[in-house]
Amino acid sequence: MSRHTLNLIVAIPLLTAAVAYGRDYNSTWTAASGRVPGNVCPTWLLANTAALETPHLEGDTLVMSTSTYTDIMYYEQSGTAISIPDTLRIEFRMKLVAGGGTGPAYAPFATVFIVAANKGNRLWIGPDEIFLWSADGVKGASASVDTDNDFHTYRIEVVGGTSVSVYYDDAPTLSGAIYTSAAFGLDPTIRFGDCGDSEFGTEKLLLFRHNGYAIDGNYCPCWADPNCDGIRSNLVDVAMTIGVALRGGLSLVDVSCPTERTDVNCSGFTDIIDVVKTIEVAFRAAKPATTYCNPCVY
Ligand SMILES: [Ca+2]
Ligand SMILES: [Ca+2]
Ligand SMILES: [Ca+2]
Repeated sequence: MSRHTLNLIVAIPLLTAAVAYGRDYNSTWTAASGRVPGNVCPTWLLANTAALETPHLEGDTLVMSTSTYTDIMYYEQSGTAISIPDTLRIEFRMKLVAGGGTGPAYAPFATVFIVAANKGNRLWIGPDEIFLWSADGVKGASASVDTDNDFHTYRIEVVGGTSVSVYYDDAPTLSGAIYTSAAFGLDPTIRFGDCGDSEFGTEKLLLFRHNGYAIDGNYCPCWADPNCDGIRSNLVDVAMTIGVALRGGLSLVDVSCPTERTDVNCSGFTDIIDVVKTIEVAFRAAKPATTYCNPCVY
């Protein structure tokens, strides 16, 4: 048998599997990127009320930590950034360090998935236990599994916007359902971390990804082009960059982009350096590719 024939025999079942599997993960963050989820494309928005703590990388892991019930610290993609496919898959790899909840229906870490207006559920990761809810504040299906001795991979699948399956290290482990609650709000949303005031804790994450992102590629369409007229960059862009850097002008950020439109060197803020670089491109024939950073790879 020729090698080509062998490749074909291997490739056909793989192709079939890929089709059956549906849309690939199209929002992926890994700790191996060396970036927190707020600094990748497509980006995650951070909500954080913890006074002294912030998500940070320690070696090759992301550490998220809250120390009081009322603190929240979570990452979210929501609204126009999310488009829920027929089979929504959310996969993450994490290790719980410590923490607790105010009662048996709460645990330190949750992944919340809102698949339609007022419809969702959440997977809770507690000390050696994982569970879904059957209604707000009501514990649903649960399983006793290791969560804190080692890293484990958790995968949530929501089929048809109704049924929920949870896989623990690829083994089917929990079954539940999407339920209705006004508390979910109207926007489709994927959120992970300490999402409420009935839990706190510390966890380490290596991976978080899902296949419900609405926008494929071109995550920063108006970056370095703050007036978004397709010209990167001209006098208007220079004026707007000066406005943000020096005159308290409005900072504009595209929904999928980790960097504000006027932060052309990806420093995390807009200042005189961004003004100078924008002038170089607008008036001195400098090339964006060599003058600016790449907001998705920097
Ligand atoms: Ca909390
Ligand atoms: Ca422009
Ligand atoms: Ca900058």
